[in-house]
Amino acid sequence: MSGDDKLSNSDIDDALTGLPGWTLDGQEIVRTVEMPTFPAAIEFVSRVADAAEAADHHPDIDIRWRKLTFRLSTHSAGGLTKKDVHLAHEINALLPDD
Ligand code: HBI
Repeated sequence: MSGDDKLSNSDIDDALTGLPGWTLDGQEIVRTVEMPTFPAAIEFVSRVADAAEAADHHPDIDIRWRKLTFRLSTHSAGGLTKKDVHLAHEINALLPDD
């Protein structure tokens, strides 16, 4: 299987088990996080941007004051691939511990 292959439903279920905070929404996985301030939220987006560039894989990001929503899917595959799971893990690793 290459990194661009769409994951099966059971692969997606397995991946979500190891991805606290992420849920499935259609063909995407989604996580919303809240930062203490607007500048902190923008700084976090910048860190995610660096990870996305390094992976050449990019989330859709919704910014509402301190609240950020990340949506991941592989547009070229029309669904979820290992690239999305990888980036979701990277985003989780950038978050402070709960
Ligand atoms: N990011 N989420 C996402 N999905 C893609 O298909 C994608 C991407 N970032 C870069 C990218 N594709 C390019 O590598 C290709 O379109 C060339």
